[in-house]
Amino acid sequence: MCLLAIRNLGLDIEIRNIDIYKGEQNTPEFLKINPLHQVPTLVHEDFTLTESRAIMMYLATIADSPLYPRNDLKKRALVDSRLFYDATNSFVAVKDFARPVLRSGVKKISPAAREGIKVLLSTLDSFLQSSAYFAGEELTLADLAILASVGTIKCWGVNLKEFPKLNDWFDRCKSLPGFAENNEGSQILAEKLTKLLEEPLWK
Ligand SMILES: N[C@@H](CCC(=O)N[C@@H](CS)C(=O)NCC(=O)O)C(=O)O
Repeated sequence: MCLLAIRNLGLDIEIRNIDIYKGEQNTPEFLKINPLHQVPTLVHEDFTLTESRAIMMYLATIADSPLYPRNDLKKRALVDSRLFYDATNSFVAVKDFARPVLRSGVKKISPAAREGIKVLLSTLDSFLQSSAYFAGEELTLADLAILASVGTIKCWGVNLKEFPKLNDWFDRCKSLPGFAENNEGSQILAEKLTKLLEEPLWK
C-alpha cells in the first residue's frame, strides 16, 4: 500500500525490495533498521518509521496532499477511521486466511477464515453505500490502503460482483498510478498459496 501512496503522491523515493519469501528481512543489515523484521519500513534522513498506514500518513503530510486533508479535521478523521478499520479488520482477515498456509503447513483454508473474508468485503461494500470513495467523494489514503487489501483478495479469485459498490469502486481504482506494480506482489502471494493448498484457493 505504501507503493500506491508513493506513486499517487508523485514522490521520488528510492525503493529497495526485500524478498520476505527468501528471508531477506532477517539479514543483520535489515534487522538494524527494523528489529521487528517487517516490511514496509521507511528511512527518511535520520528517522525510521514502520507500519504501512503510519508511513502513508507521514508521506502525505510532508507532501501536503489532499489525499490526507490537513485542514479539515472531520475529513481527516474519517480517513484515519478507515485506515484503522483497514489495519484492524482487513489486515486481520487476510492474515487469518494466508498465514496458516504460509507458516504452519495448513493445506485447507478454514471455513471461519473464508467467512472472515466475505464479512470484510460485505462491510467494505456497506461503507460505499453513501459515498463514492471510502472517506467521502474524493480519493484519499483510505482508498489506497483498502485497495491494497482488496487487491490481495481479488487475486485469490474472489468475484466482487456480489459486492456491487465495492466492485464499482475497485474498477475505478484499477487505473490509479502504482496499481499494476502493487498487484505484482498480490499475484505472487496468490501463486504461493495456490501451490501450498490441496484445494482451490477460492471457492
Ligand atoms: N502492521 C504492519 C504489518 C507488517 C507485516 O506484517 N509485514 C509482513 C509482510 S505483509 C512482513 O514483513 N513479514 C515478514 C516477517 O514478519 O518476518 C504494517 O501494516 O506495516
